[in-house]
Amino acid sequence: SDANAPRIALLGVPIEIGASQLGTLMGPDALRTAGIGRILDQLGFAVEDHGNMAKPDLAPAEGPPPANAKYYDVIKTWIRALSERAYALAHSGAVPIFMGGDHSLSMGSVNGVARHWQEQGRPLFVLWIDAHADYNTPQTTETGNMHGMSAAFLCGEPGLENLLGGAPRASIGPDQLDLFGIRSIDPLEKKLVFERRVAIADMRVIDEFGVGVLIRKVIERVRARNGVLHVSFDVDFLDPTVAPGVGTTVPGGATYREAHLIMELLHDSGLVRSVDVVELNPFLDERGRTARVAVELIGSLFGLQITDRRTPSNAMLPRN
Ligand code: B3U
Ligand code: MN
Ligand code: MN
Repeated sequence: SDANAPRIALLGVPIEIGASQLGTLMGPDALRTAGIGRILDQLGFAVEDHGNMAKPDLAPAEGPPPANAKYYDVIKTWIRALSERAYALAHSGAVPIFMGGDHSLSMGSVNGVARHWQEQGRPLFVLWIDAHADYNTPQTTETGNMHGMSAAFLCGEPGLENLLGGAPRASIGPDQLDLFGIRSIDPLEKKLVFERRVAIADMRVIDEFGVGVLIRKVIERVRARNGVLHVSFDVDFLDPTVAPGVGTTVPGGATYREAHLIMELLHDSGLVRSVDVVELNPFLDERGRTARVAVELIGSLFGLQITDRRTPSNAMLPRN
């Protein structure tokens, strides 16, 4: 690819301790084996692989950790380091892809990129593609697993306010978050999501209206406020028959075709500036199937097309 090609920065973030099942630390390498770098290279991007973050030295405990937040001190250490890396990568002009790792990593990746876009005067919108809402706080969680708290943390919900220590914290309003694909939500978590009026496309809404209509609504909202978009893609959004390699499978997930259409529409929008791919657990996968699907979907998100024809659907979108 040529020197002026848009840059994509891959960064592996092997966190596993935020999830209930171990094994997501192998996610970044499985994505590489499945060809994440090659597919982006073939699409004409200048791909930089920044390797996997090393497990940071544990930051000193700062008093007792909050109750109901398992491995708080380990995760806090990761998040602080990752937030700095994410900020620097976004600031360098690259499109970062954060390869997880469990979904707790988004507390750092999104915080870092949001800080960069805040400096540019552009609000960051976050599309949370997931079977779960991840909108628990230490007060609402039933498990204490921190991968179920990342969206709530980013929106400034109470309970984890010292997680970043002195490091700068971006402000993302609940009106900048779209939960998409949800089919598992805890009772108190549901109450909080409704109180905050977070936009939520659950599986019933997806069945009723289809992903095409709903993703266009997400895109229009970002565009109306001159924002940019971060896609936080939890592979458990997909139906377990498509993506068995995740720790918390929930039946009734998105089909292969729905997922590709989402990614194609997001690509056409021209608004995506950063991505997380999280919760892939190679230890639970079947012959690399889930890793391969995740890589194909990243291909669609970055412009892989079946034909190069403008479809009725993408012809309706303004071109960036
Ligand atoms: N809501 C539950 C379950 C969960 C959230 N994210 C995943 N599972 N992957 C919790 O633990 O907060
Ligand atoms: Mn998640
Ligand atoms: Mn999930």
